Amino acid sequence: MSILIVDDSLSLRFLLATLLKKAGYKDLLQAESAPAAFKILGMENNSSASPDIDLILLDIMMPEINGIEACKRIKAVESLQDIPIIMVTGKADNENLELSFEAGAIDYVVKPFNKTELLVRMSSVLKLKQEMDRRKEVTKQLEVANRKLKLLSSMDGLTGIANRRHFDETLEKEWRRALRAESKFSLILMDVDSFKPYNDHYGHQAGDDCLKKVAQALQAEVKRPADLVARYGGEEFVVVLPETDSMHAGILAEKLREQIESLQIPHEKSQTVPVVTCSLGVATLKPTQDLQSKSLVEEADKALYLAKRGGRNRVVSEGEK
Ligand code: GH3
Ligand code: MG
Ligand code: MG
Repeated sequence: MSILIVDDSLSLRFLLATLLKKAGYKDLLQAESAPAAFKILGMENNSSASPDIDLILLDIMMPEINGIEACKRIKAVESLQDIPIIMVTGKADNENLELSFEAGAIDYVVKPFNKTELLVRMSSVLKLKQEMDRRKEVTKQLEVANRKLKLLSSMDGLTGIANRRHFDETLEKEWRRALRAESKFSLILMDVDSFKPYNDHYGHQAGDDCLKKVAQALQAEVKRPADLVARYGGEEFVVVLPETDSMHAGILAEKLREQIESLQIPHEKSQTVPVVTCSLGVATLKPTQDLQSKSLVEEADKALYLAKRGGRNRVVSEGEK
């Protein structure tokens, strides 16, 4: 608990310090002028670190910069705004009282002060400050927890990439954006080939590890900030590609297919080559008022079905509609 006493009178600072020490306040700082106080508060070098001060007792009548002006300047610094300031003055007039509160002071004591009154006022201000600090800390913790929760709620637990929910939201958002911008919009739907036999042969844990590797490989290949790779469900993944035409989406899909094959994850029971492969369906649409975003998924699903029927480990593009 540290308290800063600002007063140009040495005897008054001494008096206050003695009184406060007797009352149990041990950590006392003193300044003989407003500039000296600014220095202690780190206001000279624009430091954003808030000094560890819980209360300022600020004299009003001081040469150079008076207490009211000093109070205004301290309150103008964001990192110092929450330090309560009690004005100390020899003149108890309404004008000073008004100016003090306008400047941001929380309370006001008149010299020569009544010791008990001063201590009671200080104690209630400090209690208020503690309560405010506690609430700020709780708010901060809540914000951190909320951010984590939001991140978790949009993340797939197994693979760490975006989940279905995040995909649905992104698709809708990007669909509307593409509608406004009248731009082409592509989607790749991808499904791991013969994954049931993979699980049956290598076990479910190996299946999980395989999905993680596949997800990472996809994520690494999709680099534009607006693009999104998500787990669509089971061993199916989806890539959202705003402002992308059929040709570029097809090129990316083929790259993804090659990347998965080049992971060289052994798959003895595969119907294609003896490593894990995938099939991909690509669809491209220019959104219109009559179309819904799900039609893009349906088109990609049709293309994926054709890729499966065509022998797997391949890309089929529905072309632009
Ligand atoms: P196709 O080549 O036609 O895609 O055949 P497939 O065997 O891959 O397709 P099918 O839909 O018959 O099987 C999908 C399998 O994926 C079945 C399911 O057990 C497995 N699977 C789905 N999600 C997970 C998962 O999270 N972990 C593991 N290990 N397996 C999963
Ligand atoms: Mg499937
Ligand atoms: Mg499959």
